[in-house]
Amino acid sequence: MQIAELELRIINLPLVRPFRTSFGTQNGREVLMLKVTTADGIVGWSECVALSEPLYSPEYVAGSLDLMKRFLIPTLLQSPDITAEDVAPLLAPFLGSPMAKATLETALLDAQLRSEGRSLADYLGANKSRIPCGVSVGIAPTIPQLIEEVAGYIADGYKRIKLKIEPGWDIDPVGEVRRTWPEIPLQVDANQAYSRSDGELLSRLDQFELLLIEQPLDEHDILGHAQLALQVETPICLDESITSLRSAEDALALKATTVINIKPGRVGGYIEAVKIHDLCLNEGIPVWCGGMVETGIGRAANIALAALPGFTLPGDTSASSRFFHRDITEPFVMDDGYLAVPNEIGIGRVPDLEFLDSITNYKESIQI
Ligand code: SMG
Ligand code: MG
Repeated sequence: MQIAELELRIINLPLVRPFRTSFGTQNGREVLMLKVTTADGIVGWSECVALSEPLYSPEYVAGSLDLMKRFLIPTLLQSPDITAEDVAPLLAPFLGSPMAKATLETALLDAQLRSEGRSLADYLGANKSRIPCGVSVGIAPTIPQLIEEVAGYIADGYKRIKLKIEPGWDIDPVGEVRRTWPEIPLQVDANQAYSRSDGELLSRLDQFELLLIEQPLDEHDILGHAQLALQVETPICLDESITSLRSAEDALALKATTVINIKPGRVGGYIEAVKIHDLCLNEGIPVWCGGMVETGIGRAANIALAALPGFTLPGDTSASSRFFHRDITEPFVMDDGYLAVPNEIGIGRVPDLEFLDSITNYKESIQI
C-alpha cells in the first residue's frame, strides 16, 4: 500500500458513570484516533488505547501523539510500499510504546483488509461468530452501590463479572458479591496495587472461588507473582506485565501466571496478540481479551480477536453501552450475553464522522 494521508485526532467521549480503579478514576475517555488513506483512496481506522495519564502503563495520549508524529510516522513514510505486517519490524528500533505502534499497524491492517475484501476476524483466524461477554466493574463508593451496579450488569446478561480491587476494597466487597451470586463466574483485578507481603491477605480470596486474580503486583515483579502463585490457590493472571510474546514466554516459564489477559495495544498490535494466543493455545494456557474502554473502533477489532479458539474465558468485551451513551460507530449491542463478531470487511466498523467531529478537540492531517 502507498499511504496518501494520515489524520490524527483526539476525541473526548463522556462515560455513563465514573470508572474507578486502584490507579485512578476515569470520568471520560480521551482517545487518540488515526485514519489512514491509501493512494487508492481506501480508508483504515484505529484508536490508540493509551489513557490520558501514564497510570496504567507508561504511555499516555499526548505522549503517543508526539511519538507517532516525531518518530513512528516519518519512519513508516520512508517505505513507498508498505503492508501492515511491515509495521512492527520497521518500528522495532524505537523502544517501548506498544500502544502507539499498535495504532499504526491496526489502521494499516484495516485499510489492507478492506482492499482485499477480507474481514479482520478471518485474517486473525477466528472460529466463532459470537463471543460471550464479561464486564469490568469499578471500585464503588459503598458495597450496596457495588451490589446495585453488579445487579444491573447481571440483568443485562453479562456472563462474567470482574471486580476492581485495591487494599481496603477486596475481601468484603468480593465476599458480598459472591454471597449474592453464588454461581456467577467472578474474577478480580488489582492493577498492581498489592505488594509481595500481601500473600496471606490475597489467599483469603481463595474462599470465593474466583476464576483468577489479575495483576496483583508491580508489572516488573515477575518473581513476586511466581512466589504469590505458590501462596494462593486462585490462578494468577498477568495483564500489565505482558508486553510482548517474549514476556509471555518468560512469565509462563517462570510460573508467574497461569492465565493471560491479551490486550493488542499493550503488546504492539493484533499480529503480536495472535502470536501470544498461539503460544498459550499450544501450552494449554487459557487466554481472554482485555479492554481499555475502547470506542466501537477498537472494540470491533477486540471482538474479532476474542473469537479465536484459545480465548476460552469471557473477556472485558462489553457492549458499547457499558461505557458510552453514544458510541462513535454503530454500537455493539449484547444479545443474551453475547456479541456478534463483525464479519464485514476490515475491522467491520467505521466512525460516524459528524458525531466524531462534534467531539474532536484536536485534528491534524499529514498529506504525503
Ligand atoms: O474496556 O471494559 C473495559 C475496561 C476493562 O478493566 C478494564 N481495563 O486493567 O484490565 C485493566 C483495565 C485497564 C483500563 S482502566 C481505565
Ligand atoms: Mg487489568
